[in-house]
Formats: sequence, C-alpha cells, structure tokens
Amino acid sequence: LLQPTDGGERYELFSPTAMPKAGAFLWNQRMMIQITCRGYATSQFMQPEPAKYAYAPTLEAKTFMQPEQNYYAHHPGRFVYIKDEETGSLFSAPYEPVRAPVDRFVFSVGKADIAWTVEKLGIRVEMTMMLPTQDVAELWTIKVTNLSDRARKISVYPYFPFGYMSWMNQEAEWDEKVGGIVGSSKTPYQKAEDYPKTKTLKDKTYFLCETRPKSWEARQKRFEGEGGIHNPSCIQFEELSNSDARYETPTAIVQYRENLDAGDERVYRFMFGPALNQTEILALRKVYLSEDGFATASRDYKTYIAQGSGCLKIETPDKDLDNFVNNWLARQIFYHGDVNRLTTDPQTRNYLQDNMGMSFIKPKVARQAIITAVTQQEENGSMPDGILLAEGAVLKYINQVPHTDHCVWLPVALEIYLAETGDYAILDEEVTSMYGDTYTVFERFSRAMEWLLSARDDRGLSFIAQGDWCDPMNMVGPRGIGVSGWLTVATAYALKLWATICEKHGNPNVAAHFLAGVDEVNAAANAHLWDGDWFARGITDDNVTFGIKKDVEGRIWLNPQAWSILGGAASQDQIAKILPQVDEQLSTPYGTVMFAPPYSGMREDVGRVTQKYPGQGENGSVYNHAGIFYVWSLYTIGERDRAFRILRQMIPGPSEDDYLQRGQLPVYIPNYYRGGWKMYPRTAGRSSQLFNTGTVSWAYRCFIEGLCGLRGDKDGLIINPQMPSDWPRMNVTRLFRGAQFLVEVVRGDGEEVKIVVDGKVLVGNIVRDVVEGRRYVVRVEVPR
Ligand code: CEZ
Repeated sequence: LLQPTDGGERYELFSPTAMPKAGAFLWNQRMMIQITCRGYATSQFMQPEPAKYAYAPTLEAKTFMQPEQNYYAHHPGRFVYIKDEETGSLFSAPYEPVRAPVDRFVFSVGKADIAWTVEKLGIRVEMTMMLPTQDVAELWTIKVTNLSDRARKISVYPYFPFGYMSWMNQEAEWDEKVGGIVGSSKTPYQKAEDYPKTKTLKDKTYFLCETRPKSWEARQKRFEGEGGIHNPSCIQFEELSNSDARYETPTAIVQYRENLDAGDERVYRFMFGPALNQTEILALRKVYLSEDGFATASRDYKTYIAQGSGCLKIETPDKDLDNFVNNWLARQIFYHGDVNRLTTDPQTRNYLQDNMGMSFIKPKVARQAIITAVTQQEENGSMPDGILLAEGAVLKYINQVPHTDHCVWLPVALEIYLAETGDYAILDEEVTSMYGDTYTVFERFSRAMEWLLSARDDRGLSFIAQGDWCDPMNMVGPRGIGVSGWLTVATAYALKLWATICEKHGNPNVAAHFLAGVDEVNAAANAHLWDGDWFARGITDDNVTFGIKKDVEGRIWLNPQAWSILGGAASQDQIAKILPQVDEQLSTPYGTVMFAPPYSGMREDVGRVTQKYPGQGENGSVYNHAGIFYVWSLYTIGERDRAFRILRQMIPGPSEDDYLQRGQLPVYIPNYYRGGWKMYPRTAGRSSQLFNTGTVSWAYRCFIEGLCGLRGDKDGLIINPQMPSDWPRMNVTRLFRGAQFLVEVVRGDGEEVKIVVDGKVLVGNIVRDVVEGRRYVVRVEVPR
C-alpha cells in the first residue's frame, strides 16, 4: 500500500483508490498547494489576502481549506490524458479524470516536490510538481515513455482547468507571445471603494508550455462536449479545436502528437499560476521555463525546505516513528512558522504557538514573532484576537469574535523560546505598541498576566466571553458572566510560567506576586470546578456548570484536565483520579478525544461547538491540539508510557488497517481524526486532511523535551529521557545552541539514572556552559 523510500526522504503510495483523499502539500512564502494522489488540487496565493488561480466550476464562497475536503469530478486539479492514436484507448494520469484502472501507480511525496508514476497501455507517464522559492507558480515536468517493444503513436494532453474565474468577466485563449493559454478575469466586487484594490489583483491565470503544442483548447464546454470529463469529445478528434472562451468557463488543455519508438521518451515542462499582466507572465517564463530554470528553482527550493530540518534525529525501536520525526515533523512546523498559515491576520494563539515551534528551527523568527505580538498588545494589557501581518490587513472571520485566552499563549511561547536560546535579553527590549505606549517586553508580559488576573469573576474564575481556545464555544458567556474552566486553570499555568521566568531574570518580587496569583486561581478552580474525579469545563451565563458527571453529553473534557496538571490546580491525589477517567472515557485506538460523549444537537448555553457533526472538529474528535497539551502534561509528571501512547497515535500507521482507516499518509499531523468511536466506528479515525494545526509545535517539544528529555534551560541542557518502558534503547542527535549532542539512552543495572558526558560522570542532570560548535557524547543509563 505505501512505504517510505530514499531513507525516509519520500513516501510512496501505490493505489489511487485505497486512500483517495491522501495528499501532500508544498508552499513558499507567497503560496501553497495541497494535492491528492488522484490529482485534485487546492491552492492559494497571497496578494496580500489569500486568492485562487484555479477555481471550482461554480462560484465558491471564500473558504480555503475545509476539513475532509470533498472532491468531485470537476474539482480543480492537474491532469494528463493519454490517447493511443492507433486504438483510440484513453487513460489519464495521475488517475482522474478518466479513472481507468492503471497497471502501475506510484504517488511519491517528497519534501520539495510531489511526483507520480503511472503506467497503462504500455506507456509510462511521470508527473512532477515543484514550486519556486519566491514566485507564485507551479513548475510541472511531464515525461512520457514508450514501454512497449514497438513504435507507438500517441497524443499527450496536459489538462489544467481554470474553473469559473468570475461572474463579471472571464475569457481565455492561446497567447502566442507568452506561449501558453491565458485566462483573464475581473475579481467580482460591488462597492465602488473596492475598485482601487482590485486594480492590482492578479486576475490572469496562465498555463505556459515550454514546447509548442500541436493544438489547444480554452473552452471547457467545447473540450468536454457530450463525452464529459471522463471521456471528452474533443479528444476523440485528431486535433483540439483551438477555440477561445468568451465569457464561457475557461480551461487549459493542449495536445502533443508523438511517434515514439520502443523505449523513446518525451519531456515537457509547464508553468501554472496567477499574474497581473502579460509582462509579468513573460518575465516568469524567462526565469523558469527551461531545463536550467527548473533545475535552479529546484536547487533553491530544496535549500529553502532544508532550513526547516529542525534540531532532532532519533533512532528508536519504532522505525516509522523515527521516519516521521526525522523527516516530516519539523517540515510541518517550518511551514507554520515561516508563512503563518498564509493569512494576514493569524489568530493570536496560533501565531504564538506556530512561532514557539520555530524556537527549535529558526529561533530568530520566534523572537521576532514574540516582539511583533506584543507590539499589538492593547492598552489595557490584553491581547487582540489576531495579529496583523500585512499593511492594510484587518481582523476577519473568527478574529471578529471576542476570545479571552490570547494572553495565555505569551508565556507559553516565551518559555520555550528562552529554554531553547537562553536569550533573556529579549525581556529588556523596549517595544512601542501600535497605540504609541512604550514598555519593555518584560513589562508587557507582566501587564498581560495582570490582565488575565483581572478578567475573572467574583469567584476568581476566568470569563470566557464568546470563546477561549475552543473557538466555537461561543455561547457559554456572551452576557459577560460565564466562565471557562480551562481558561481558569490555564491562567494558573501562564502565571506560573511567567513567575518562573521572572525568577530566572532576577525579579523575585514580581515572581512572588504572580505565584500568589497562581495559588488564588487554583484555589478558585478547586472550589468551583472540581467535580469529584475531574475538572469541569465551565460555568454558563446562567450559572450552570458543565463538563461534569451528570452531563450525558460533553461529560468530561480533556483541556481542563491537562492544564490543571500543568498549572498545578490538580494535586497528586486529583491527578490519580483524573488519569484513569481520561483513559476510560476519552481513549480510542486513534487517540484521545477532546471530550466525550459528543453532542448530538445544539446546546444553546454552550454554543456552536455542539452543532458540529458528532465526532467531527471540536465536537469530540481526536482533536490533536488538545491531545498534545495532555501529552505534554503527562511528560511533566513522568507519565512516560501514557504520554508516548497518545503521542504515537497522532501519526497515521504503521499498520495497513490504520492507514486505510485514517486515509492519510504519515507526512504530517492533521488537526483531527474523527471521534465517535463507539457511536460511529465506521468513520472513527478518519483524518481531516488539514495540516494547519497548533499540534506540531507541541509535538516537537514532546519529542525533544519529553521523550528524549533534552530540554534547554537558562544555564544549559537538562538531560531527563523518558523512554517508554518497553524500549531497550534509543539514540538521539540533538542540536542545541550551536552544539551537537549525541545521546545514547540504554537500560542500566542501577536503580538511578546515570549520565556520562564525554566519558565523565555528570553530577546532577544539566550540562552547563554549552560551547557552540562542540560535540558532546552523552550516555544515559536509565533503570530497567
Ligand atoms: O480552528 C482552530 C483554531 O485555528 O480551532 C482551534 C483553535 O484553538 C485554533 O486557534 C480549536 O477551536 O471556527 C471553527 O469552528 C473552526 O473549527 C476553527 O475553529 C478551527 C479549525 O479547525 C481550523 O482548521
């Protein structure tokens, strides 16, 4: 079904039908594309707001990626039809639109390219897609080989549908000057004041051919004729009709007619993307559309992707795990942190968490993000719902709904950054905000923590307004009374982290002040939210506590448990009660669900989350972001086996059944897998296929600081591996502050952990004064 190749550099899938939605993604700072094994693609680019250049055949609302995206015959995609001119037989690569069973199929996902090999009728088609590092363009190579032992006559038809570009104005035709089909449109708008903005939008889509084709077609209807997309009428003729599209759905399809001797091959190159005008298209063509141009772009892009290789390589008894951690996880973090999910107003919590992951990859980026975030701190110390990253950007969609948790993520992100870099100097930097007030970073953080302390009710519980981490929990506190159980215990965690940083920065008084706050908040949580065996999720505007034993739906939620462990609200005794409840009520073979049972219908005092499909999204799925908080909390209390089990479940595989059920390749962690394991076993475990998720920064930290136990501190590197109890050994290479740590963890005979660094027994478990450029050889013996 599938396997890693090239030492884990690539993953190959051998069926277009077993996991039809399985796909992969590529990105650069201005665009991204997700493409399935069958050839369907979803892409967007920034100008500066997200826009498309290949559209659905009907008008699409402005959504970008949907969970479990459904694909239909006319979904945008990138395809090649192959016709045997002697017999008239037809197939297409990668698989759509013809859907003819092929003799051989390989979908090969690389870090810097995505490729297919498809064989049928004695013809091999190899398709490869990559992106340039700077420009918005897809670079496609299509190679066709005659595998049979006789001469063949075939036609090759690359087909890159443009879709319904605009209801105001759209057309397409072959443009001799640029050497390709160009679709032109006007982005629809209605308000006169929007006109100036639309003038500079890239409303053209180009499909450029390095080699001049024999014929072309730009009119979708004409191309398909009565045969339809699976067997287009136009392809039955000797040539395409060279017909333009005049306010008709535009498309791009071209024909190459070839006589191939046995073993002969042809290589074609194409470019696909958006542009403002012909000049821009010509410039792009000049730079890229040649063998050399592609080779240079490929080298550059590989270098770009390699910047996201991360700081950890592991060798454990679990080879599939090694593969994911060593090859794919850091890449996904790099995507998040380098392009901020391609939005101009990332949610503040996402922005901070995505960048906290960058602490392990490109710490300078993380540093800058922390500064950028506090530059947008409100005058009262709170944080806005989104961080504006482009000129003219505004808060949109979910960022117009008031959420009260954003300050929490400041110390969470900062702590990781400081642990990794030791750069406490950041705290003394002065930052003038967009409102004109000036404070040091230290002061800004303290102000944010004060705000968290202030945003509580008489009982000492944190107000929720229209949401906390859980975006769609919008009706618990719209009247300004309801409180969040999670945010309360999370406030304690944030204050605790901040107090620890204050301490290390030499501000014991401030630390003491916030530690007193921690105690106060935790006491309030215990007084009002402890339900006997776990913490409640919140209390509504009408003073109804929920997420408790007597609830039939939404009975126990993961987040309050995880964060009460982290923040200290949960005592040892309470933790001993919580963990088995989570095991029993929330565990599934695909991970730990974020609450159970899922809601079957609207609960008006909880909100939109209860209206999502049971087991989907926030309504009780295996929401990996919530799961990973729990994993981290388990590592902080030494629950190594529980932690590892849940961490491992975030990665698809390694059994074939598991892959089929999740339907996803192990090249990223998705935001959720379907829950409802007892209710709907058929769909449980199914991947959302969404690779935007705050999970990955935490997952990396769980591997580095939890499993491998190689966590930075102000003075050096703390060594505290937490191997699952059935592993005999593991080897780890960890880059840390410019030094390299080669760590071997084995089971020793002693009762205590023994650490030997460069042949000398280490007293304590911290390697101090780490020297840049040095290599440390560490051997850790852990008890059996
Ligand atoms: O978005 C995520 C957010 O990006 O949902 C998380 C939240 O913490 C992240 O910041 C949990 O709510 O609006 C919706 O209903 C969507 O479900 C989004 O909230 C959700 C999507 O999963 C994003 O892919």
